Amino acid sequence: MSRTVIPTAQDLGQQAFEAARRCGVDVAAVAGDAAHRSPVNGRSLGGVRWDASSAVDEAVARAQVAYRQWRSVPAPARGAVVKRLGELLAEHKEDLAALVSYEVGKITSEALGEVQEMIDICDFALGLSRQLYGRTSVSERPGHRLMETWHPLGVVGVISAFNFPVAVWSWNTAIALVCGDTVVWKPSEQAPLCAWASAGLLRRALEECGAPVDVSQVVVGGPDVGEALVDHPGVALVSATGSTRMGRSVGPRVANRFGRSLLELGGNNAAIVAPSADLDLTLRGIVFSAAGTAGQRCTTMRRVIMHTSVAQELTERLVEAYGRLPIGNPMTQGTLVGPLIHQQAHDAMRAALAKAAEQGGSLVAGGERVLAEAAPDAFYVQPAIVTMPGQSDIVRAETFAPLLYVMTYDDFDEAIALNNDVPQGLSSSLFTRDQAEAEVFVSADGSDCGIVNVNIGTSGAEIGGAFGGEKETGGGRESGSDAWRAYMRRATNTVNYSGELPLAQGVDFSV
Ligand code: UN1
Repeated sequence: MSRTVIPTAQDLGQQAFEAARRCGVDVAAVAGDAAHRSPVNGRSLGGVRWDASSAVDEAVARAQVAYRQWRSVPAPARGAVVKRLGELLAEHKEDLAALVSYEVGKITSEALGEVQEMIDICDFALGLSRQLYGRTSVSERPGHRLMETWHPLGVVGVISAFNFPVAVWSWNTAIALVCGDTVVWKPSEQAPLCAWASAGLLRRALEECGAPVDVSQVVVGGPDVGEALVDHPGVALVSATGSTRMGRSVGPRVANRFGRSLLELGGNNAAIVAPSADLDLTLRGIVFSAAGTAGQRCTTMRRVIMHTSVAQELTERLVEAYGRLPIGNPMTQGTLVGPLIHQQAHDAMRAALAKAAEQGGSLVAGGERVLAEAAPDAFYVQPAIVTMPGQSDIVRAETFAPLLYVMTYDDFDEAIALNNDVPQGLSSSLFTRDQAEAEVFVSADGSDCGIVNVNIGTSGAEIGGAFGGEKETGGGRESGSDAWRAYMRRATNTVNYSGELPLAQGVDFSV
């Protein structure tokens, strides 16, 4: 099923710049020569200004100056800025969500959900601003005390991807700001207006709270801008979201200058469906995680490992549900699947489908491009399901498109082994009503991922948990729980109030 009314280029461009203006963007200043295309209709939204990589030096210098002031502002006062940002985001929720739809093609409900994640992390960070706890410990020496204190780290470089063009920045920025850091953001090339609008709202929050506006910097540009940020010795932490290929370059480069990195890379997330699973709930969980966001979340479900006893029924029901998915203009009410981001994404999906067929797969649903007449420059596809005889090379690779591989298992240990036998380790889920199975799945013998769910899909995590994954996913954790520690440095303090100088480990050094 597909919807055919695709908005014209002119409408979208005007609306996008209007929404950005309402969020405080000086639209005349950001207009420029760089092509800027909406995936909704494949047409230009109006040119934008890209910065040269030299702009990174200037932005880092400004952020360093602001840092010297910001680090000694009490954390709860820093929290007040983030609180105000959350209020402004709530006020401009529709504007920012519309920009997310225009620039990256998310359906309205998911775009609003993305802005809600931003508001939620602001609430979390506000509470955190009074809870940056360190531990105290007992000393082995009389009259001594051990404690740890947490201090701001410095300038944090944030590199974000097109698929969460604003939420990922907010996870990093809300936490970094309460931790006393300053932020230089290199947003996705696809979403500069989203970036300027978010930064515009933060600037307003900073001004209203009398805080230094330079704590937040945005540099819009191509890969050269990202590389300059990665290599800049003044950037203490690089938090990068994107492909494993990108992370393979960022990680060693930052490590080489002894910087810190927090990597949030590819996923190849699976669901195991056990014989006892509630199939109604499982069906809904799979369809949202596999076809939602047109398969363009890092947490998108890309594999289902079904017990042979439920495989036929569940596959048939999935195929039937996929046949009913409304595909089309992401801003039309009722649409569930918007466009792919660009032609390369479409080509990658086609190539993966061809490889899957070579490797023994059978296409049982979707896979075709749709709406090509109504929108010849945009790339809408029917989400695809391919049944596979086993976990071949193409199944083990992440294709950033709505392409779901279905495999079967007989023995639960075999299902866990399949879940884990991919290079990536972001998210995973198990659908079961068997409590022992659920416990095994979340135990050390179970899923090896950073996110391990029971009876929900792989995507759509709340901000309160630490978000990230293992293996080629990069190992970083962002957002909730104690992920804030990555944004601070720890000092261990030994305080001697004894008037003597006993040495640890019983060392005698008397002169
Ligand atoms: C991503 O795709 O980069 O869990 C992040 C989720 C969202 C975040 C995804 N909260 O699907």
